[in-house]
Amino acid sequence: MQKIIFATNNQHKIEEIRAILKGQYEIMTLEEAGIHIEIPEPYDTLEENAREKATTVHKLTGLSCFGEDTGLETRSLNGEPGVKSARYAGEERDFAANIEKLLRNLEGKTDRSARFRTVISLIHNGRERQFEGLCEGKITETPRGEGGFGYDPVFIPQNATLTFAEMSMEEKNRYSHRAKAMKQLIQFLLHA
Ligand code: ITT
Repeated sequence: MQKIIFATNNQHKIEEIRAILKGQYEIMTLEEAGIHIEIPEPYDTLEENAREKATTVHKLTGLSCFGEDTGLETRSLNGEPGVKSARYAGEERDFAANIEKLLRNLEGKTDRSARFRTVISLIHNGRERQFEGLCEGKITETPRGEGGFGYDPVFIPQNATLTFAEMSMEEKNRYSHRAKAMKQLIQFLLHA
């Protein structure tokens, strides 16, 4: 089975993506690849950050790998928190504090529409390709559910009634930004 390194330190992302791949490809974590570094995200765009993660790991290993960067973009806050989603409320990258800040900033706004956007950068046979996945939805008034991670307790995708945190991983993957970008990556690899 073909092995690909996923350049992330986020265990939730790895589990979601392993569920999508269902054994078609073997995903190696950074730890499994013997890489113990903090993945850099220095840029102002998801595209550049995704590329930075993938190229950092490719330089270290020379193997096929991909990195991804995801942001939550809310319409009435001009796309905030966007590329700053992980550190919205500060460097501690605290999910609960980020959600609290988002809900505070949306207080009194009638438009609570938002979307998740994922950009994946794949380096395969020495060349880079990018894939984008979007999930439109809205932000709830209060957090609901225990599953998932990040902003999942306050995000309801279009055509659903549950938040991502109230769904099983398989249900979330039927809607999610990350699953959509990953499906494009799989299609690409099938024909590569
Ligand atoms: P890596 O950079 O190591 O991949 P990360 O946790 O830093 O992991 P991102 O920079 O891509 O990941 O994500 C930014 C933040 O966006 C993340 O910390 C979450 O708060 C949020 N986020 C990303 N994907 C999400 C999802 O599917 N559901 C809810 N929140 C998500």
